[in-house]
Amino acid sequence: VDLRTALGSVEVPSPVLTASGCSANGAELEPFVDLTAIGAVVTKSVQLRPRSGRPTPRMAETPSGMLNSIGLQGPGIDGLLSDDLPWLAERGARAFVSIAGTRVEDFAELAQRLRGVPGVLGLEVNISCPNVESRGEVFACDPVAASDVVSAVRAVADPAQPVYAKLSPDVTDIVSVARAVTDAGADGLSMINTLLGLVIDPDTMRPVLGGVTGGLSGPAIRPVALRCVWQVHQALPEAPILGMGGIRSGLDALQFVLAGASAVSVGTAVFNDPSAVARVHDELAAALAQRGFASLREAVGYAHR
Ligand code: RRO
Repeated sequence: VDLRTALGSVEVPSPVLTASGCSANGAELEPFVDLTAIGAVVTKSVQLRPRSGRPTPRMAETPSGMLNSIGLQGPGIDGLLSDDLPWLAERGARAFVSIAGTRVEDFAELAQRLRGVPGVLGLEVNISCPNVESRGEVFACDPVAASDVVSAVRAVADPAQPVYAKLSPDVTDIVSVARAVTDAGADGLSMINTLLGLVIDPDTMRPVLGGVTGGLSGPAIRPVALRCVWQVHQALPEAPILGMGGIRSGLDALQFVLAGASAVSVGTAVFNDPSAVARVHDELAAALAQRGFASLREAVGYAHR
């Protein structure tokens, strides 16, 4: 089965990528996965300055998924450019760089700094982190705010680097946000970020996370993610979709492809199985072959026909 796909204007050999924030920036996966064989390493959202994130504990397991309130911990763009990205480029790995900020100008400056950087295939514009000070900072919750960020990024980003907007499931109408960012120049849509959630410890009778609320990921959110991909593909069939949310097997990935995703990210599953990204690739190939598909492309959006 021909699994090649495109992320906007860029061809990649596999439709299976890491998900931002779940595999550090590739180094933790390297012992388990051939980084050159996967679609790309989607790096943890980077900001202009280093950040230590929210107080710990900031991860909690639930029976159906994981809750995190990391709060954008990371080295900042200088550290990413000096260490993480050269490390990936030296190994021939493709990087899809997730960028985050609190102001439109932050995103634009990050896109500018990433122009022409070797190995940087494209940008995932993270406008949907749930672990910010106020909901007003979640650009993806408002079509106008979301499109302001995307058009500012697209205006200064490397023309060779596709710009994907990462959307939030915590909206009443994800299609209107998808339409707004596509009109603003997004080359693709990443769906979905984590769903805002809460866990209370029955012993302490207090929220388990230092950040109180957190982002829910893993199998619990898979049907929500799939529904978002379905609705957006239905409304905007030409918009490339990078689907994510609880994918841990080839059959999970297949569902996202049939709903309209031309690529998928595997996130939370790597905590149980560090080889999950490579395994999902192999299982997806087998699942497509069993169903008579000669290529991934034939299967994208098949469930709508
Ligand atoms: O760092 C985080 O707390 C975080 C981010 Br930026 C995000 O986009 N989604 C998430 O669940 N956590």
